[in-house]
Amino acid sequence: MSYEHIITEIRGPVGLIKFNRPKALNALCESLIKELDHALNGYEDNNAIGAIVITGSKEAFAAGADIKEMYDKTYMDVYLSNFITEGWERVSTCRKPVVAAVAGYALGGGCEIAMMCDIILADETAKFGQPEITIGAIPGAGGTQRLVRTIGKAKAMEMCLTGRMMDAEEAEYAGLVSRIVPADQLLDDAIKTAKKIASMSRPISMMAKEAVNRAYETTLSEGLLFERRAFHSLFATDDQKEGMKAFVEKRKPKFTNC
Ligand code: DAK
Repeated sequence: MSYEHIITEIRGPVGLIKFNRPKALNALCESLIKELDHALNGYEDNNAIGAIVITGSKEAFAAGADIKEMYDKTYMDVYLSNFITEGWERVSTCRKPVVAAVAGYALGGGCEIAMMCDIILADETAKFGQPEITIGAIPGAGGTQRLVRTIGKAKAMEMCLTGRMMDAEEAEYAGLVSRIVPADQLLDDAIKTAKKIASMSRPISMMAKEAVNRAYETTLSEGLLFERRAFHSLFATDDQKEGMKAFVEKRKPKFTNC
């Protein structure tokens, strides 16, 4: 499949996806989401890829779903076709770790896709927001749910009710962003982070991701049990043997993803 709205590139063990609709501030039209879905499936199936980076441009990670594509749809149009549902949650179902590198606007669906990623790195220009209320809508791809779980009700409610954007500093302080990095280093830093993740044992990093994500889905006791069982199960892997043996022998581990 050739892509019109995204650019993909493989950098060693990292699969990169760059949103590429500069004239529309990377508004997430239906065909862009289909391309994103396709690229993610390819990276998930590719054994040489250990982590994924999603980014946009200097101006925008993504300014939301494409308003021009949806403004005149009727209730029956969107309900019967389950409008903009297919593909939208794909980032959140990736088993490989995904890093978002955010510069400029991450609004509406853009903010929601960033939140579906496992780590968000931002530069000083990043602005996060759920401005749907200003166009007579509410977030539809998890904004009301993931924001509350990530930054708490107070800030999430203000953002969803007023459309106020958070700058990078506030987003980092609130826990939405892992780190702020200088603009000219954003992508390099995201790739470096993804490479670091990819250098770990693949099955173990997938288990770590699964266990952390479990914290959002279940009670503490169930989450702790899940973590414990995952921890026990990693003793069945060669990489646990190699990792711990390498520590004891004071050398770097050579993981084989087994
Ligand atoms: N859609 C379509 N076009 C957009 C766009 C968008 N979201 N954002 C920007 N553009 C286009 C503008 O129309 C303009 O195009 P031309 O007029 O030049 O053809 C171009 O990008 C540059 O934008 P501006 O001229 O407006 O640039 P400014 O610097 O003045 O302003 C801005 C930048 C980001 C503040 C402004 O463009 C803006 O407010 N954009 C809209 C932000 C927004 O409201 N986003 C939320 C959209 S609703 C769901 C999944 C997802 C969703 C819902 C359901 N399901 C799974 C059910 C998501 C919904 C949304 O995201």
